[in-house]
Amino acid sequence: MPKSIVVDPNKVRKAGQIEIPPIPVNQYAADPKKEEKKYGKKRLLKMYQDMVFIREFETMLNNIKQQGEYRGIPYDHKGPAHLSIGQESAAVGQCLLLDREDYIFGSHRSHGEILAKCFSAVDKLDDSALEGILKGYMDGRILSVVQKEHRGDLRSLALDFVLYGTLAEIFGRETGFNKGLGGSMHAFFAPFGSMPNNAIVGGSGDIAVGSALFKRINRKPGIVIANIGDASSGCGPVWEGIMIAAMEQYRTLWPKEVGGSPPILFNFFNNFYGMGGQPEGETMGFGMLARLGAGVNPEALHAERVDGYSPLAVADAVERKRKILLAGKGPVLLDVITYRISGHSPSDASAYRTKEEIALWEQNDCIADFGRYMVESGWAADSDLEAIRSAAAERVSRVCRLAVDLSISPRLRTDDADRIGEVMFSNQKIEKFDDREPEALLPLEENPRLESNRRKSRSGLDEQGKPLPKAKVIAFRDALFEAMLHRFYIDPTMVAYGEENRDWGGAFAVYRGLTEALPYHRLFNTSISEGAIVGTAVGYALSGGRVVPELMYCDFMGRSGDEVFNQLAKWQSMSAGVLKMPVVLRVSVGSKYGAQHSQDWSSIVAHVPGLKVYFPATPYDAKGMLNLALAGSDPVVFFESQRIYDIGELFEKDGVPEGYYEVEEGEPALRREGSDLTIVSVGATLYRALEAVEELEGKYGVSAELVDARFINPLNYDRIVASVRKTGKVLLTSDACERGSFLNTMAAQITQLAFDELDGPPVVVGSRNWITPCAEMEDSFFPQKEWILDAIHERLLPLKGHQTRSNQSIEEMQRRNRRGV
Ligand SMILES: Cc1ncc(C[n+]2csc(CCOP(=O)(O)OP(=O)(O)O)c2C)c(N)n1
Ligand SMILES: [Mg+2]
Repeated sequence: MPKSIVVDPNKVRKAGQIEIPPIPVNQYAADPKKEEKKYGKKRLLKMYQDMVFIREFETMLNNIKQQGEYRGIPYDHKGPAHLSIGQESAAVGQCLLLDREDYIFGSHRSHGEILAKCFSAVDKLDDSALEGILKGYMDGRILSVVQKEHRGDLRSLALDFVLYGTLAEIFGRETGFNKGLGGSMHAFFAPFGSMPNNAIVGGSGDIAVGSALFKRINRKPGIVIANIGDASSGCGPVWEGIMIAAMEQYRTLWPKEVGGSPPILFNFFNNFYGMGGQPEGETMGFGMLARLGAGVNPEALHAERVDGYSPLAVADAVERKRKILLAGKGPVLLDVITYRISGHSPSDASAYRTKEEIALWEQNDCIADFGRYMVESGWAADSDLEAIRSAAAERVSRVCRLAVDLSISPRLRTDDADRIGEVMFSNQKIEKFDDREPEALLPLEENPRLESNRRKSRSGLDEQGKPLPKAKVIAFRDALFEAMLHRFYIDPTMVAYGEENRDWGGAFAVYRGLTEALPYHRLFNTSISEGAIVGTAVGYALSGGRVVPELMYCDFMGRSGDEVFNQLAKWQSMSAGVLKMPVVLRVSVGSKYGAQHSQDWSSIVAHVPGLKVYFPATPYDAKGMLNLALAGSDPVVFFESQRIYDIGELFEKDGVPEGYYEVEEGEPALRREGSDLTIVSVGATLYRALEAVEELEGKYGVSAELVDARFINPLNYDRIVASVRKTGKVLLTSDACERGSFLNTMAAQITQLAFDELDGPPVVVGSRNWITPCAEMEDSFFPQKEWILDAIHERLLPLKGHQTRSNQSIEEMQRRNRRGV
C-alpha cells in the first residue's frame, strides 16, 4: 500500500527560495505588575527560595569537595560533583509552570535541575498524592530517614525528602533516590518527573525524544524537556534526536487523533562553555546557538534565545512553548543563556576564562538580581529574603548531616549478597504495559500474511524428511513475523520502527503484512539515524512502553554504540530497578556485501553488562525466542543472520507451532546426539556444523554431538558441559571474527567447568581476523565445513584418511597471532 506523498517534478523543479522565520533573541519584557498578577507574591517568593536552596546545596558540595567539610560537617566525597552555581534561575524558571507529568531529562550537571523539578512537583501535588509518593517510594526508606529529624508540615518534609534523596544518591548511599547506583551524574527521581540524567553529554538528546514519542503515541499528558549543555549541541545523539523529533510524518501520515509531533523541547542551558572550550566563537559555527533551529524545519523549531538570568523570562518561554508542544506542533528549541560561576568541577582552576569575566557575571548574579527585583517590586522585604537564606543553610546542614552518617545512610551491601547483580535485569514477564485495546487496522485473523502462512508447511521437511522448496515453508522470517504480530495485538504500547520498516516491510521482509495491520504510529520509518533509533527506544521503554527498534545491519551498530552500550544496557541498573527497559533490538547480521555489511558483533554486546543477547538459528527458535524477548522486561539484542531468513524448520519434528510458545531462556538446544566429540555453534554456522557432523558420521564413522547455543547471555552451560563430560572433546564455531569472539569466552568457561573431563583444550573455529571480502571470496573468510573437519583432525581427533584443505594447526594459530591477523 504505497503512501500518498507524490513527488511531482513540476513542483520540485520550480524556482524559488527558502524563507527562514526570524528567531527571537531575549525578547521577554519584565513587567512587575503583570508578573505579580500572574504568579502571586507567594509563588514568586517560593521561586526565590528554590533558587537559594539549590545555591546552598551546590555550595555545600563545593565546600565538601574543596575543604572536606560544610558548616562543621566533615566529609570526604570521592565521586564527582559538577556544580551549577550561577545557573539556578534557568533551572527554577524552567520548572515553575511545569506539571508533575512533564518530564525533564538532563546531563552531568543536573543537581539543580533535579531539585527545581522536584520542588515544582511538590508544589503541584495535593497532600494525599504527595504523601503516597513519599511513603511508597522504595518502601518509605528515604522518608523514614528524613522524618526523624524533621519538624514541620508535609510540604516542608517533602523538601527534606528531595534534598536528602538527591544528596544520599550523590554520596552513593542505599537511601539515595537510586540506591547510590546512579550517583551525582545519573541521579533522578521519576515520580516527580525528574528523569534520567546522563553523564554521556548529549545522551539525553535522543532518549528524551523517545519519551516524548511514548507520551504522544500512548496519549499521556505532559511534555518532555531534554536539557542539554551548549557544548553538547555538537553531539550526534542531539542532532539525530532532533531529526527524529522533526519528522514530518507525524502531521502528514499519522492519524490526526494521535495528536501530531512528539512534545519535545530541546532546551540548551547555554553557559557559554564546555569544560574549557567555547561553543560561541570557538568550537561551533552558529554564532548564536538558537540559530540551530533554522535549518531543521519550516518553523525553525520555534527557536528562541531566552535570558536565563531572569527566571521569569524562562518561565514565560517554557509556558508558551509548552502550548505549542501540547498542540502537536513541536519540536521546540530554546537557547537559554546562563553562566556557571563555579568551575566545571571543584578541581577546575578556570584557566580558560578571565577573572574579570567571572566577576562580571557575579555582579549580575541571578539570585541577588532576582532578590533585588522582588524588593523593588514590593513582593518581599530584605528580611524575608534573609530568612529564606538562613533557613536554607539550616535545612541543607540537617540533610547533609544525615547523608554523611553511614549508620543512617548505609551503602548497598555487596559483600553478602549480589545486590547489584539483582538489578542488572528486571527479569519479569509482562504481557502488556497498558490495558487499553491495541490499535490495529485489521482483526488479527484477517492478516494477509497469516493467511499465506496458513498455506505453507510448518516444517521445512516433507514426510520423507526431504527439504521442501523454500517458497512452500514457514521460513525464519515468517516465524519472526508471527511473534511480532502476536505481541502487537496484546500490548497496546508496542511499537516498531527503524529504516524502511513500514511499506518496504523491513529491509528483509520480516514486517511484510504489518503495514496493512497497524496504524502509522505503531510501525514507522525513521530517518537514517541509527543512534537515535536505539536512543529513542531507550526513552520510550523507560517511560513505560514496549518497543522494537531495528538495525538493518549489525555493522551499523557502530553508529549506535553509545545508545547500545551506555544507555540501553545501563538504565535499569543505574536506576536501581526503578526503570524497566523492554526493548528488543533486532539486528540483522549480513553476508555477501563485504567488509562493512557482514560483521557479527555479538561478542561486543555480550561484553557489556546489562544486555541480554539472543541468536536463534532455526525458525522454531526465531519465533519462540522472539516471543520470549517480547514478553520480557529487559533489553534484548536479537541477532538474525541474513543467510537463513528463508530457511524452513529442519530440527523440530512438527515444525514451527502455529500457536504461541516460548523457548526457555538461556538453554542451548541439542541438535544431534553423539558420543565422540561435541560441536557448539552460535547462529547460522549451525548449518555448516551440521554438514560437518554428517560427514563425520558418513565418511569417518565419528559420532558428533551438535549443540546450538541459541543464547549468548544469559547462558546455562549445563547442557554443553554435560555433552563435554560425555565426549571429552569440544569444538566451537560461529561467524564472528575469531579474535575476541564470544566463542573464546565459552571455551574458557568450558575449560574451567569441565577441565577434568576434557581430553584437550577446546578448539575455536571463527571467521578470519580480516575484513570480510566480497561475496565471491567469502568462503575464505567464514568458517566452512572443511575448516571444522580440519580443526577436528588436527587438534581433537585424527580422522582416518582425512586430507586437510585448510591450515588449522597450532603453529598456524601462533603465526596468525604474531601477525595480528
Ligand atoms: C560524550 C562525552 N564526551 C565528553 C565528555 C566529557 N565532558 C564532560 S562535561 C563536558 C563539557 C560539556 O559541556 P556542555 O554540554 O556545555 O555542558 P556544561 O558542562 O557546560 O553544563 C565534557 C566534554 C562526556 N562526559 N561525554
Ligand atoms: Mg556549557
